[in-house]
Amino acid sequence: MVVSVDRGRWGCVLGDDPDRRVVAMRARELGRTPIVVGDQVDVVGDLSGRPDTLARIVRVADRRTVLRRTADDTDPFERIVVSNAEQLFIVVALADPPPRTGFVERAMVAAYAGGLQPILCLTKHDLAADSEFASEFADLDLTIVYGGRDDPLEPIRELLRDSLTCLLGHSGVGKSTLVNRVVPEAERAVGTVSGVGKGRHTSTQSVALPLEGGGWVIDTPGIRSFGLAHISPDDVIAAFPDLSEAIEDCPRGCTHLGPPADPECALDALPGKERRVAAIRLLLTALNSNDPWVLGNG
Ligand SMILES: Nc1nc2c(ncn2[C@@H]2O[C@H](COP(=O)(O)OP(=O)(O)OP(=O)(O)O)[C@@H](O)[C@H]2O)c(=O)[nH]1
Ligand SMILES: [Mg+2]
Ligand SMILES: [Zn+2]
Repeated sequence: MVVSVDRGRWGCVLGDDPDRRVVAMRARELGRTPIVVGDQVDVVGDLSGRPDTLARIVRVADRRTVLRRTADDTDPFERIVVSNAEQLFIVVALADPPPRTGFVERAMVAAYAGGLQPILCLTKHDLAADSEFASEFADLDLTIVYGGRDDPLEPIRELLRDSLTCLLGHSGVGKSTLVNRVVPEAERAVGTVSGVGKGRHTSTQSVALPLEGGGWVIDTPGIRSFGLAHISPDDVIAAFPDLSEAIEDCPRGCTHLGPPADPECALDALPGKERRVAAIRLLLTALNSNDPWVLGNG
């Protein structure tokens, strides 16, 4: 598994032992194939892991899940943030920087479209109460956990155990702080919040860290924009088995938002699903909002 990426060098863990590591380059025949943290790869060459040795990545296995984003909603060039993660911790500070529902909704859309289970992880509870923010997501069946500096670790450990989990969020929300609490050996650099929105990021590369007792957590650099140009409304609905069959009855090109845009959307003909459909339409609205700059001007 690829656990780190740095200027054309990939850190890989061999087999199941997190301590057996090699640094690898990409074999020429792979061209510019993206290789990201979480990828399962075949490596050849010097696998001793001794300093200054370099292995070669010759194959990237099919990805079970893919978290993708684009720079903005019109950008045709999509980047893979991580692959094969089972869970996406959407890390949001309750203050400093202030939370944005739009970011959570967009991250949820990307998670569902990529096959990851989204979990909302709230930090900085010591600075602000959360009553209103968390309630916005009540109808989405979103698991919510507190991951701030003073919050108990046990619920977090429970969720992370035996899973590959990616932490995603704006710069300064406390991703690395949380990683350092669950993996003390990680010693991830932690920053101040002064640079938020000004392009200053404390973490600049994604890194996967092994959890004691099984599982991995991936710390990622803070993101400012989350473009979703690559995702269609159907991709989102496909993640909800109770709704995905129904949309086969929708007219062509239906965006599933309901009237007035889609007066014949089949989601309006599902008895007892009104609240759920309304909640999922909030996600679709975020997808259509054409506003990837969810942090604003900071
Ligand atoms: N008050 C308070 N501060 C916190 C909490 N969690 C993290 N911080 C502080 O927030 C600042 C930023 O934390 P980081 O962990 O570096 O944030 P990050 O999300 O990794 O940021 P990037 O690496 O830039 O993406 C640090 O000064 C932390 O001490 C919390 O629960 N409460
Ligand atoms: Mg960080
Ligand atoms: Zn529809």
